[in-house]
Amino acid sequence: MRKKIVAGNWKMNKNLAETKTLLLELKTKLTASQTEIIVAPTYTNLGSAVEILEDSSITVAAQNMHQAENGAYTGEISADMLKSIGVETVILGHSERRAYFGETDELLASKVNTALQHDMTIIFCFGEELEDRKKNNHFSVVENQLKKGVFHIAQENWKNVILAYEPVWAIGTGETASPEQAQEMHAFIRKTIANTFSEKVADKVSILYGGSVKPNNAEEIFANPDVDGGLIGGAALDAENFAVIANAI
Ligand code: G2H
Repeated sequence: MRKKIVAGNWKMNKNLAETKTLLLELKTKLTASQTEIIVAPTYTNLGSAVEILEDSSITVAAQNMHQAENGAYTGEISADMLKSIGVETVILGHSERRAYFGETDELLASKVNTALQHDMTIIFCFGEELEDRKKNNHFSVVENQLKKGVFHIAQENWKNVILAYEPVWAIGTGETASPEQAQEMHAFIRKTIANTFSEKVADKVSILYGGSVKPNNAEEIFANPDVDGGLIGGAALDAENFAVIANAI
């Protein structure tokens, strides 16, 4: 059985006090289940989040990290720094990092390598833009992002990989891929992984859907056989909404 995962990407939201409040609410609202719950607050609040969630099954992820071990990279955060405060998971390749901070497939491949060398789990994000879909190029764009970003990694490292398909046109727009569009793409991703690595790797890897997942659409998206959960942005900022989504699997 594949892991079911619901992850909250808080982006640049919630100061320390707000982070503590939301985490305490989540701890009471999220009842123990088979679903793995991950939250990704901003860098400054990761340490507090780890402490608050110490006695809970919710785990903490960072939203990004630098590819170098250490050095003169003002403003950056390394894998070792994250691990030293108990953060074992990192989101890489989110479309906002690609679009606003110029993160290329090549740079992301290098971040992937560093995270895996540190035995971290990665949530690797990718997805096509609206133009790609209109031109019917969405499958090749996604395949290319996977090829360049994660297809170089060793078979044994796939146990540390979670994939997140996030069509850019559905991010923060209120527009969601239909359940059929999500399933079609997730099945394509799994087949591509099976062809490139093995059926076993493809069967095991959790593929999350992201892009305007809300309490009212989570259930129909998660009901698809190849959708193993979600990466949630806006709706993860409210404990009630996030709990409804987490329970929709
Ligand atoms: C996509 C998603 C979270 P939202 O970025 O990764 O955000 O749910 O707000 O569309």
